[in-house]
Parts: sequence; C-alpha cells; structure tokens
Amino acid sequence: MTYSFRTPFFSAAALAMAVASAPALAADPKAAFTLPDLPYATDALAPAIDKETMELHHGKHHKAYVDNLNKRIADYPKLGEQSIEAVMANIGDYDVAVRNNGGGHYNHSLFWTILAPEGKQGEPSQALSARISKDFESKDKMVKAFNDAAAANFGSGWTWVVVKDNGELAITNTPNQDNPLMSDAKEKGTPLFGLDTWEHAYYLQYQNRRPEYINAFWKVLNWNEVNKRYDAAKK
Ligand code: MN3
Repeated sequence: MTYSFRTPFFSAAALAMAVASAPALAADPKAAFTLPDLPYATDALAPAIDKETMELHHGKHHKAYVDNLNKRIADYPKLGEQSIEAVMANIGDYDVAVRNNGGGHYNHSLFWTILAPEGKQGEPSQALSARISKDFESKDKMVKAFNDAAAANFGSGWTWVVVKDNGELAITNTPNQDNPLMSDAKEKGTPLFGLDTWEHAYYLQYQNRRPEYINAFWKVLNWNEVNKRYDAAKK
C-alpha cells in the first residue's frame, strides 16, 4: 500500500497536530534515568574490588535504584524532566523513595567514574594538592581523616570529600543514599569523590573488615577524574 502526499493521513494539518502533541523530551518519560555503563571491565579493579562485587553492585544494586526511581515519575512528572543533580538540589519536593533511589543513582553513577584500575589513577593535580595542603596539612592527613570518618560511619552510608561554596575542602559522612548535594545535607558541597560504605559494597570480599576495604579504595581512586571534578567545581 502506498500513500499519496495528498491523502488526509499526511495532510499538513494532521502533521502539525502530530508535531504539536509529540513529547518534548524522551520518547518514554517513564525511563528518563538510565544505568550508565561501567567505564572499565568488572574485573578491572581487582584485587582492590573483586569482579563478583562489581557485577552485583552495578548490575543489581545500582540498576534497582534506577528502576525504582523511574517508577516515581508517574507521581512526579517533573522528576522525568530534571537532571539527577537538580533532583538532589530540590530533594524536599519529593518523597523518601525518590530520596533513596535518586540518591542511590547519583551516588553510584559518580562512584564508578572516580574509580580506576591500579596504575591508571594518576596523582592529585598541583591545584588540588595545594588545596589539600591548605585544608588538611598533607594528603596523608586527609587520607587518615577520611579513613577514620568512613570507619565510623555507622550502618549504611557514604563518606565524601566535597568542595564547599567558599572553596574549602571538607570530609563529611551521609547516611543511607543521602549526599552533600541534597538541599538538607548537614555539610553541603560539590562531591569530589565518595566511598560507598554499605556492606553490599565490600562484604563478599572483605566480610566485616571494612577498614581493609577502605584502605584498598585508595589503590583504585581515579585522581585524574577527581582533578577534573575539582577544576569544574572551582568555576
Ligand atoms: Mn552501593
């Protein structure tokens, strides 16, 4: 069957109506958020973080946050039109399911990018090193303070290094899937990097030995990416 350009089906009026009623954004607004691919193979971070943990953590845990976040768009149409960062900044507009699953999506999306295989991490840039020395005296002291905070974060949560509005760096813990972008965070700032201290992040490999996992984190922290985030946060 062929259509003539002049058939009513293709009339200019029908075409204009079709264009006017087309969704402005994604074809399927209920799937506005998507699981990002890992920027490396699931075994690339071993032995610091093993393959099985990465597969479960990314493919099951993070995917569940994305799926459950997308389910909330039915009740919050605005949710499907905002970036995940904007959702965090306006978290008071949403319910606890958006808080937990949206936080989970933001936190894990960031986490994958600030990890890199051993040997491909780089080093803190001159600018970042200078800032670390100013705020923590030395990188070693920053690492110590971060490790102490991560070990002490009771239950499930995250430990962060953030850039505050005044340019200073700070270490802060958040509970559950909260993060320092949330409008009601006790220490607000732009995350440079964060460490997932939920048991699902380390229990398969380290069991109850969270401090060993925290130490291993520094062997796969992607300073090249952290440097970029620091430069972007300063602007
Ligand atoms: Mn996790």
